[in-house]
Amino acid sequence: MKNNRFYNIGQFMEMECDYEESDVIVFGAGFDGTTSNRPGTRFASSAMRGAFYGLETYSPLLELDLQDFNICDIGDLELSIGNTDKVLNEIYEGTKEILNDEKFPFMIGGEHLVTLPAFQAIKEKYGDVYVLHFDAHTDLREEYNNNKNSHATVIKRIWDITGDGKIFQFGIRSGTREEFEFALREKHTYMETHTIDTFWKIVSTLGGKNVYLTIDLDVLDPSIFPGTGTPEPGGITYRMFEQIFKILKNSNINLVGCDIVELSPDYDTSNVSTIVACKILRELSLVTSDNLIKNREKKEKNKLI
Ligand SMILES: [Mn+2]
Repeated sequence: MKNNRFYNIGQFMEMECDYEESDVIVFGAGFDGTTSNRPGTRFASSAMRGAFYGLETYSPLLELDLQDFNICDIGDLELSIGNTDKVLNEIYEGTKEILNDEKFPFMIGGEHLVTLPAFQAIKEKYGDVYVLHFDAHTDLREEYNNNKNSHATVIKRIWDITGDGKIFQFGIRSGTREEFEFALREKHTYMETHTIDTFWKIVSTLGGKNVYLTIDLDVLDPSIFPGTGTPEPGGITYRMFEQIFKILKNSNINLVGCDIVELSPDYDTSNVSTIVACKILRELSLVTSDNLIKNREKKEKNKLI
């Protein structure tokens, strides 16, 4: 592995393939420096690596097996915790290196702000990129705690880059009146509050488009996912996540990057939240691997024609 921005503290089971031969690259970005309520997401990736061994490699839902794909967990980014600007640049550079090697970055946060630099690198590489966003929170504040770059402003910062019509938000149930008006009345983003019922419809309109997927795990109801800094009652169930995975698997979108953020393992002493996060990681790494292979085959077919 030539990339020296990362250090390894064990690897996810069946994500131990050679870097050069892998399509999907999993890495941790354990930053929680702007967390407004309860910190602790910096511990997510290491807690998940420990819990992942409890899962099977086969997904009966997706009929796919981790053993059939080349996935490489390259460890956690070395981050200058305490210096937000520096951390953002380190995540940007780390993501860029993975993209320069023509690979798919799959990031585990960390707080939600880590999505911004990863998305910046993705946007620079692919140009036109749509964003599918799952969250309890709008994350559309202009600033928070006198800070423009915060886990409460991250989607607004991404909107600064994409403009209107590119961001699709699901499961949202907390934010200021201004944020909801920005999305629902002024329609700067598409937003479905509380539920995910229109997800399939949106995905069906994005066929052939480049799509970045960002999942704030607090979109789940705190009854199944208490291990997060800002839990918000009224969330979606894991069963709804199963629908999300199936819709993504059967879609014609072109996934270009993905992240799972905001697990704060120490707030759930039962460890169930960490296991839920692991299962979402397994299903999503299968969906993204499958999506990459299908799109590559499509491209090769088009070349032959
Ligand atoms: Mn959130």
